Amino acid sequence: MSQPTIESILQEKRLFHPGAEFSQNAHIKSLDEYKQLYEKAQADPEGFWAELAEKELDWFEKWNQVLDWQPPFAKWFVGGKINISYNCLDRHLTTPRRNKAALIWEGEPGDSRTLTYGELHREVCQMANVIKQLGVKKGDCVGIYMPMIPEAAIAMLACARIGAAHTVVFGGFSAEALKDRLEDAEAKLVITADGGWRKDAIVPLKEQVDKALQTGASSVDNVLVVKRTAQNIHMEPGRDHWWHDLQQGASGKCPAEPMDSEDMLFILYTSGTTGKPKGVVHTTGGYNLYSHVTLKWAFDLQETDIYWCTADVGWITGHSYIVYGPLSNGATTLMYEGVPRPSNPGCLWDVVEKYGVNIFYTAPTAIRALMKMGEHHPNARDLSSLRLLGTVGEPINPEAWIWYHRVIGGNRCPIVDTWWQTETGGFMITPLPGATPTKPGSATLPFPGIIADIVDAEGEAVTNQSGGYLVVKHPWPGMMRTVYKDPERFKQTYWEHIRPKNGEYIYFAGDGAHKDEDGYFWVMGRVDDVINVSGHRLGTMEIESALVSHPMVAEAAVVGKPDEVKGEDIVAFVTLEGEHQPSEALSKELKQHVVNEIGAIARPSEIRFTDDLPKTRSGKIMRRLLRNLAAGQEISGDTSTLQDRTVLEKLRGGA
Ligand code: 6R9
Repeated sequence: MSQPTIESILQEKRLFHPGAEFSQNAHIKSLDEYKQLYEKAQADPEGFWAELAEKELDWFEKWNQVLDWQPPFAKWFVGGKINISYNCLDRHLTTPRRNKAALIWEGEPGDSRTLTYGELHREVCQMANVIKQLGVKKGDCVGIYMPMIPEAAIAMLACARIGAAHTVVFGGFSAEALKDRLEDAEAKLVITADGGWRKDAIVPLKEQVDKALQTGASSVDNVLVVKRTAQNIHMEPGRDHWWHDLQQGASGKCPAEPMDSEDMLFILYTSGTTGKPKGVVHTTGGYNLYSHVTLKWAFDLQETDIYWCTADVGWITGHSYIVYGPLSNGATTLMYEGVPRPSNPGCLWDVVEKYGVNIFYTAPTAIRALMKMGEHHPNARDLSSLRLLGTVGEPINPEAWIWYHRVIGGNRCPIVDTWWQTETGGFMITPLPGATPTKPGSATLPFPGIIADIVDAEGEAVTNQSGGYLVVKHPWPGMMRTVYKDPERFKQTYWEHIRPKNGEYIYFAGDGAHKDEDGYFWVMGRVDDVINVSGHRLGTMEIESALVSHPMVAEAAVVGKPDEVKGEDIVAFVTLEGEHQPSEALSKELKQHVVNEIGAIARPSEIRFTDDLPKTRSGKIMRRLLRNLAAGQEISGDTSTLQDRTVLEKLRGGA
């Protein structure tokens, strides 16, 4: 009998069934249908994916081998020739989709643009011709450092079209972080903008590019600049070019380069807790298929849907589910430059109402922030067009799930909680909304073709309902292929933590989870964040959810603080809803609330009230920084992905 690796302590019993009408019209209509697909895929994964690849995508040449698996290195659709830009654009032009909105864009100041498939194709071809003219060749890498404007998607598709890999660097990253990524990727060209709008202020992107190139990234010969915010910027003669100048006279036709299925499509950097960011490599054919099929089934994408994912394109969610997945499906994808801000706290709901959004996909951090702002904002808008809501990025606290379901979804929209990672390319564990009954806080069941499990350190399945390591046991088409220029790091990071006795390679994602009696997966947080109290290993998610279920708490993060007797003490960082004020009495009440919800073992020894929590740009709470603070240590490790530096200073000051 193996020791439980993480203990599960919170019990959530609520169950939500798909509506009959929703199921009838859905791609996957019942739990039985899901089970059949799952079993079919499990029995013959290669046959399952090959059938879908044939049906869903256009290939210039068919593959001669579905999977070449040399653990832990996989190749999918070996020998196949394909171009994802062709699948996202050209193939729709000979259908009625030619004049359908491909991309609806809403700028923060209220300007907007809609591009049909025909128009998007033309602009992508123009940019492809321009970057060729700037010396970019098949196999080169291009850095993209953009605000959320259509040209960000256009740039990605233009690169893919000519066979150049892109590396999108989130527009909020510093010059230093940009430089590191451009250097590692050896980018030849940077595509950027003068600036972007964020909370009514200009983010000076071009200035950051100038700084990055002053201090390094000598592989960059040219910079292509899109005019967005129109402030004065420096243009380096010979190096910097305005897009609007070069666009004039660029041909709107550019054939899509037939790419090998395994040619690199993009590198996307993700930061671990320590060490330099990893360049996650995705290739063409498998990624195209995986982002396409997962979106179609899990979000039940229909021809007339207006689909909106609020992520930034600098995040994997933006790659797979703003750009490639939706366009490959011929859907209408909405892109929004803004975020809720004091001048317009209800802006998201204005956009839903204005365009009649049907599918809305966001992150728990955003949902918690929206809860804090109050339901009068969504209540004042017509949200009746919504038919499905998605969430990604962190475990969603049941309290936030219920709010999302009731206030935004009007108790009628299924909530699709998608567990996945930059490394996985697309959804891994997710409900299929017409089939899967949902439980608040659970990402439910694996996508067909994904053999996921919960295991101990030897790779043995954890069969009771305590927690363990969330792993994937068979390669899938959307998986990362390697760490750029560092296959050894790929192997060590993802495939060597858990070593089954039979020597098999299984993918370990870094998350702890448990399975309930229905086989549902409950992600309990990163195993790096697990807290060890008197020998009990507790995940962060459940204690935080207990805190968030208190009516005065908006958000919570718990970490361990070294303790001589217990091993670790639980310290909770808590932000309060609206007008509520911190007090000694409230601190006591919250500790008792956790005890009532999950038991004495999870009682925080300390509550620290704060206005804000340190988060990554994609909204994930950075618990390791809080761990440093709780222990009274200096902050260590990489902080380049931190959203707002002042949060740390405030926490230090207040602590
Ligand atoms: C897509 C994305 C990956 C990590 C992942 C996990 C957390 C994401 C989640 C979730 C619980 C969900 N995560 N979705 N945890 N439930 N639905 O977020 O990619 O930025 O690489 O982060 O995010 O910890 O391992 P990425």
